[in-house]
Amino acid sequence: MTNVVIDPVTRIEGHLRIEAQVDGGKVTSAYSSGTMFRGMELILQGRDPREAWIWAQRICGVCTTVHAHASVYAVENALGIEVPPNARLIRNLIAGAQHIQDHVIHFYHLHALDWVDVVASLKADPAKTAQIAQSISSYDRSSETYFKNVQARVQKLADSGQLSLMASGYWGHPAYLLPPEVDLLAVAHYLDALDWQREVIRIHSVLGGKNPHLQTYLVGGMAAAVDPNSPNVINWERLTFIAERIKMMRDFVTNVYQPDVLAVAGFYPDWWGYGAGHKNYLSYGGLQNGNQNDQSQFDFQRGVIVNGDLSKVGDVDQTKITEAIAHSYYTYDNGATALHPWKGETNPKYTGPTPPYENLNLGPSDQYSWLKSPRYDGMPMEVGPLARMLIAYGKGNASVKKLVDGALTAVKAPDASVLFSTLGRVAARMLETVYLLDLMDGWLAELQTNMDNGDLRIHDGSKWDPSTWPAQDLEGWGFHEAPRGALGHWVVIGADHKIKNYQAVVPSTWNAGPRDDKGQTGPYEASLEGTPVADPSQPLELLRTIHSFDPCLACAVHVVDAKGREAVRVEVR
Ligand code: NFE
Ligand code: MG
Repeated sequence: MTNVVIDPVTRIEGHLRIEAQVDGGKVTSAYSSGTMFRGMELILQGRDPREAWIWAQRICGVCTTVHAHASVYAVENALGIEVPPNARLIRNLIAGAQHIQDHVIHFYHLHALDWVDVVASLKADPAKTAQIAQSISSYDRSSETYFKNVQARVQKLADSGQLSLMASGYWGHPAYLLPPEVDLLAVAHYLDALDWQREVIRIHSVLGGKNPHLQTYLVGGMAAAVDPNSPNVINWERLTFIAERIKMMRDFVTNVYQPDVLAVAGFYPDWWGYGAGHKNYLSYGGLQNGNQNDQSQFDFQRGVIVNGDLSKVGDVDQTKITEAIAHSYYTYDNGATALHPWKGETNPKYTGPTPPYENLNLGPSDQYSWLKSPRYDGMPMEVGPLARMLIAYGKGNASVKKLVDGALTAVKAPDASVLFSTLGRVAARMLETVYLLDLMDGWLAELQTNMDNGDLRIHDGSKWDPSTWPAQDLEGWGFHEAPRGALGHWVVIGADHKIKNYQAVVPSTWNAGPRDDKGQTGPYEASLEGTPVADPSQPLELLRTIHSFDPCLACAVHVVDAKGREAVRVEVR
């Protein structure tokens, strides 16, 4: 048996350590550890709930905006506020832009190089690459000259010995199976995607003032005034600007991202068979398409799938969510093993070894992560684009069904069960991006129609003044489907109108969390079991499965020192 340690895992956000035991060329067990302590939950205690989103949004700069969304929603839920339709539409447009940008960045910049050998692209014939590119899409850059120029740029980097962002890959590894021409195609689009993502996310600068960390949220709506007759707010000209960027999104997603994912997947058919894990999937539902307090109308549907049974999509009851800490660096008062977030506690207690460490030799009671272990009805759950697409598919969502069935035909898959896999996550993320394009057009059109009709309402201020709030404990649950999956913020507002408790249970905590009090593995850990490893000193295959979840450990570990001690002091002289 060989013990393989990847620490730190790169091309992710935050600090993740993966340890796997490999026997007979396959992973037999794995441990996922969040290795850095940071946080937010406790500094929210005692604050005005109306400002919680400003702090909560700083949990992450990658899935920026999503924690602001979940936070205002939690407080609105506690206070019984319904935001005006225009605020809901602007929130959806912000979220949709976030998803599309984030998914494309994930594929090209965080994940593609697990499948694409950059150095091998130097051996490609650019004329053949152009032929392949033209046969799979009508992207207007796909000429021989374009691919020749890209190859020359990569050659220059390789000759200088400085591959920069592309250095330190496992180039030449036997698990790379693309022809050099397809390697070159993907490298070219890696570079194009860098420019594209910067341009399209300007939707956030219009609707949120900036990116990351948008500035226009408000409990009760948005501080983003809409008025067709004002030069200074969201007017026709700004809507046209947004429409142009949605069109850029559509061009790149349908002409570059979608064909590239299908082309790359075509060379790795074995990977529809690895990386499944527990086959339990959870989505809270997101992107409201009706009344905010009607928790049934979502463009990302709500549901639970257990053990891969797509014929039974259960409803979600948020009271069944708990966080266990048996293998985490925390304690709960009174010996509790798992708590619902309204009763959640954040008491850090570090008991682990000090990295770097090659082998933890973990025993059944050891702690090894700064992540807690979220559970639904006691079960580990995978969250994210795959969960959302499977739940929508299982529920018979016509658009999703068409997209998924189309992709299954394209890759010659017998049925949707191939999606329970590493490649399933990659494909689902891409399909979700395509699904969002029409929704983005729809939300923009709805906003335009409202403005046409003179409905300029953007904020409900009727409960803004805390003296209108009942002087008692108020509980709220704010949920959102972030790019990486189900995100929930739970708030308890005390009789003094201050935050009494605040807990965030985050997508990467669901996916990357450690074993629980019953010894059940987390989704990363389960998904690695059975993964082939050709060379334990170059564990490329482990990275494929871990990256397919798009880890964000900054989100997943989001607590602070329980005693409120100062962590860092920066002195400016
Ligand atoms: Ni920091 Fe995040 C997303 C949230 S965590 S990236 O998407 O919430 O998994
Ligand atoms: Mg938390």
